[in-house]
Amino acid sequence: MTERDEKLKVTPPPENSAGIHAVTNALRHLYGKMGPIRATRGMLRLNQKGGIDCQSCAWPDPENRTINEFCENGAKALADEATKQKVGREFFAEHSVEELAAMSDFWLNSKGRLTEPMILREGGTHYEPVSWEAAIGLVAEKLNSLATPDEAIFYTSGRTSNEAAFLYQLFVRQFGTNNLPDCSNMCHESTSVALAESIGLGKATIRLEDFEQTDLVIVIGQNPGTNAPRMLASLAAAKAAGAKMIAINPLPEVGLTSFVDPNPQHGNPLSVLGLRPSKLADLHLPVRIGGDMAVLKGLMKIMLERERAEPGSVFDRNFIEEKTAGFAELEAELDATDWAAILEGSGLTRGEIEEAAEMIIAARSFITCWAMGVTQHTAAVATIQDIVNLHLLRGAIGRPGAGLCPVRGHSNVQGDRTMGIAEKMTPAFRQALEREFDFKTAERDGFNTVESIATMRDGKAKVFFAMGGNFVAASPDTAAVSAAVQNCDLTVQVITKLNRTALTPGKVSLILPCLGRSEIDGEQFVSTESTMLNVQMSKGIFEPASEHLRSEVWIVCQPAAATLGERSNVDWHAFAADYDKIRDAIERVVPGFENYNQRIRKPGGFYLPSPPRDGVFPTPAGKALFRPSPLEYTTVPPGRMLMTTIRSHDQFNTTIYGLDDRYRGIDGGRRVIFMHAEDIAELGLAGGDRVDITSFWEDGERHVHGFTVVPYKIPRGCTAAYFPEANPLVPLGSFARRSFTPTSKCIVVSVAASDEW
Ligand SMILES: Nc1nc2c(c(=O)[nH]1)N[C@H]1C(S)=C(S)[C@@H](COP(=O)(O)OP(=O)(O)OC[C@H]3O[C@@H](n4cnc5c(=O)[nH]c(N)nc54)[C@H](O)[C@@H]3O)O[C@H]1N2
Ligand SMILES: Nc1nc2c(c(=O)[nH]1)N[C@H]1C(S)=C(S)[C@@H](COP(=O)(O)OP(=O)(O)OC[C@H]3O[C@@H](n4cnc5c(=O)[nH]c(N)nc54)[C@H](O)[C@@H]3O)O[C@H]1N2
Ligand SMILES: [Mo]
Repeated sequence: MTERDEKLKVTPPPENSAGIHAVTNALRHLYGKMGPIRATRGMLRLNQKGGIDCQSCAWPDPENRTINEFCENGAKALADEATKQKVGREFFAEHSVEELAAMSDFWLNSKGRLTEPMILREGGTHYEPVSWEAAIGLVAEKLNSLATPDEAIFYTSGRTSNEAAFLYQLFVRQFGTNNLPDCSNMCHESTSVALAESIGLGKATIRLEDFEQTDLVIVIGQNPGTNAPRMLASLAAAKAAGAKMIAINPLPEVGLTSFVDPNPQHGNPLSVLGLRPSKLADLHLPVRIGGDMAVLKGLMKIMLERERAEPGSVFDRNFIEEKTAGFAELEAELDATDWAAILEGSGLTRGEIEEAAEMIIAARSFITCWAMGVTQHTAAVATIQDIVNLHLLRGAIGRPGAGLCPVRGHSNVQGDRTMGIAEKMTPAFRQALEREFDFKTAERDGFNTVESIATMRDGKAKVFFAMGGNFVAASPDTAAVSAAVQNCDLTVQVITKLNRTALTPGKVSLILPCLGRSEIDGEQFVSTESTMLNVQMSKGIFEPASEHLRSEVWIVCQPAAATLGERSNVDWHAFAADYDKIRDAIERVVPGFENYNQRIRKPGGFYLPSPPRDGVFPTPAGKALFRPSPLEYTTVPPGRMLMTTIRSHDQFNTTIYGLDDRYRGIDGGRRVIFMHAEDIAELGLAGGDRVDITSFWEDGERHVHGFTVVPYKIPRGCTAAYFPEANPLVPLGSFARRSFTPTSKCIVVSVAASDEW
């Protein structure tokens, strides 16, 4: 799994994001992998109304679309899926599983698309071809032989369409379990838990147009330049309309500093030549890792002081009075929080926090955007509730230009949840599902990702079925999750590309290759939901990579029919033949999908209702809740540091497109650790040195070896390394309270010269 970074080159990060490099890089990936004709056809359909919903992030598409409505990383995602490279039966005959398991994620992905179902038989050394019929029969037989349905785990990644996701959870629930962990558990679960409790809906309260009506955008714990590049156009539009911007991030990400719009049609014809960069962040707060709650409490404390000095000058008293509950408790909590702790936790000066507070006070409306830098911490739920608290104080939810903008990751991760992919059902969803399909769901909540790993490790789950994703590489604690998955009797991967999980097999392992979103699925189309609740259709245009590929919907329906037989009254084959029928069923189960089939065919689709956006808070109290909590941050003993794990510009989660990270000046390598120059010197190290990293948790130490030290602008005591290379360091037992999201952004580590090389 390791990769020697012999060609690693480190240069200073560039000054601007996007620009001409983004265009040339996009074209290099598209033309290189797809050829010019396919590439051009693909580009013209990506993110267009009625076209292909981009496989990359969940950022929504604007109402008025230009012909180039995609970004560099969307182009990479398309090229990666529509590549002409293939891994067929000859490839698997040539390479044993053991041999493949020793290769890097980059190498595995670069070999191309899977083309036919493959099986690794018990005691076998190589994957061999298997018919769809035999593979499905095997899945059904194994599932039906379990002592209880709870011995099976059904994982989902966030690229799965609404239609496939809805049927998948129906299959799993009719089978008799709620074991539906998903990538969301490792991602925005903290957001869903926090927002559902505070405002009654676990999703965004703004739409794209709000960026043009806002006075201030706060981007906290998110790197849009790499992970939601089209968001930079919205930030630039906000700035052009006079808004200010604050970035709260331990790293000075270039995507947050300056942007050159590579799309001349977005109204800046000179920008593509690099002539007119938009300056983005007006203020960068280089927060210490895990110090966000301290920053938020500091901001609110300053606002409270000002409000007391001049009542009504800062807080929106009417809003607080009419729409919220719990203000007095928040006030008391803020009074109990002392400045010394805020400064220690945030690693900032009071002056820096005051400057940000002044900007918030000066703004009539503001938007806060966040992602993994906030969600993957022990106190993530409480931190997100402090973001909500900050908004509630100013009445900044449910009016134009003001609101909450969690930026979700996978292109349909939000839709999958809306469709019922969740280990816990809401009572309303449970009732509607049982009524529509006339069956009784299992009462017990299912296992989330962390619990699933522990259950498999303990031998209490025997089948691991994955609808997409790369569970072993994406999960925390690589050693623990590998052992857990290998402990199963049967592992099944419904995937498009060969990955680490398929090479960490149970006793018997199946690879079931599916169509990608860019490929023609007969007459059918699917739909997805963006991070701003816009539901749109997506229709593939390319001939499938192989005639043996099947759609995700088909791959759910066949084992469902074979496993459940007479036990299910669902006509699975009818669903597989006509996705309109699935949408009709969704409409009857999930609120907000009225006239689904009709509205999904309208150019641009439709929006699901967001009551908080309209100033209605569907909590049990019917009000938005201030949810105060005591200040928390992680302290480290001498000799130890904090580590955060981040994405490079050349990856989509565990899919590694290349070994560069252009925006951080990294070329040709991924096993790097970013450190402050003074910390490097204090350890007697120098930039370019090889080090081993150890993480510490109550159950012991974890290690990774042979990382290269890169001096970087990062707060003292903080370090960063790439996901998934650093995942062996994330302890399985370290997760956010109440959301169980692994704390991938806050690991206590030590760094020492490597004795490996
Ligand atoms: N091209 C591309 N697009 C993607 C993905 C991808 O891998 N590649 N992944 C998709 C997915 S699933 C997701 S969830 C999103 C992820 O999108 P992001 O959340 O933007 O991704 P990360 O790289 O994890 O970066 C988090 C940011 O948080 C900062 N950070 C780290 N620790 C802290 C902290 O303690 N406090 C604060 N304030 N900031 C911190 C990091 O410096 C980094 O800038 O992107 C989605 N889009
Ligand atoms: N240390 C650390 N760990 C993390 C994170 C972090 O920031 N730090 N981030 C976490 C986050 S936010 C997330 S979302 C998870 C991601 O976890 P996952 O969603 O499980 O991982 P991906 O890498 O997105 O999955 C990639 C695989 O999906 C398959 N695939 C691609 N397209 C399709 C498709 O259309 N259909 C199907 N069926 N399969 C397809 C391909 O075979 C590919 O190998 O990782 C988490 N892990
Ligand atoms: Mo994610």
